[in-house]
Amino acid sequence: RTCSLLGAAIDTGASRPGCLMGPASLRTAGLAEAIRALGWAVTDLGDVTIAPQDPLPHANAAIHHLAEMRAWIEAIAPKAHAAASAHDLPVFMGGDHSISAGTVAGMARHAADLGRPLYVLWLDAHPDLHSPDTTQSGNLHGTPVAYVTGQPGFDAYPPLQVAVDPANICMMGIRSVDSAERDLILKLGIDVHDMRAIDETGVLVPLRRFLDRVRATGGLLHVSFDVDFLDPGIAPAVGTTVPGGATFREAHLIMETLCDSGLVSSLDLVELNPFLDERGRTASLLCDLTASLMGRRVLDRPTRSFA
Ligand code: DIR
Ligand code: MN
Ligand code: MN
Ligand code: MN
Repeated sequence: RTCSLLGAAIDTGASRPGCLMGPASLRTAGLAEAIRALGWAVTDLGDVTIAPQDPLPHANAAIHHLAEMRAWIEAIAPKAHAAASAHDLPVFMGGDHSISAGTVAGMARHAADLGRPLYVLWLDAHPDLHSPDTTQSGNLHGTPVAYVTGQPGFDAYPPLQVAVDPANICMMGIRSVDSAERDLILKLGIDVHDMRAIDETGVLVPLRRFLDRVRATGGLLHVSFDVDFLDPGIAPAVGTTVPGGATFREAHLIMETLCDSGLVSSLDLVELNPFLDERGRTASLLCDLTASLMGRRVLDRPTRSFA
């Protein structure tokens, strides 16, 4: 099986700088080597880049870096589509979560090429369901899910070629939701498993139900992994930590179950801010979680020490 790595060193969608070092940190932590050790052929496609942008004004004065957001989506979506067409499992390395506006748009096109539906598993403390009109922080990493599902208010973003059906999105780990996002979750009927629900059922019950749907309909599955899905105690290197996140075992169990399903067609690793990391601890955890998704078993796992 073949895997590609594609980086997007972007931090203009977030409030604090540093995510642009994410791809470098993941490479330094040995992501390609870890995947190769599992028998995959790995191609590193390097990083997507954009040209310097002139500012793009918006009626919502809180918004910053709108022109960069548009340029990143324009640059990333075709590269994500090409990577998915050329390799079995592209891994998109952020960068803040804005990259997913491009990666999911590209994967939606790829799924449409194949005549198959695209499903998205969104692992995040946040639902990222703002539009430029509703965001109060102005941080556009809070907008990718609204964009890829074709919501209104995105005139300043590139036109979306293929939208994702909101019924095909499953969110887990959610524990920080703004009111406009909550209204949209209810309106679109998005399948949200917040941390309270996970406390009650564990991660496997909702995950298996979702995977059964993907399998039954012949779908492709894109997994978007925001570092703040994890509890800050195990993953400190993210600018938007929220207490009460997924544990080490919950996260690995999700990745191992995804591996067993054989359904995953693409992966985002986003919001890693190496400036906030402790001796590469969070980057290494992301590499280990990715390895679990790609076939590493518990008994094969290396011992890690960050003392
Ligand atoms: C918040 C935070 N909903 C915002 N979003 C984050 O700024 O719109 N997403 N951090 O990952
Ligand atoms: Mn996010
Ligand atoms: Mn294609
Ligand atoms: Mn988040």
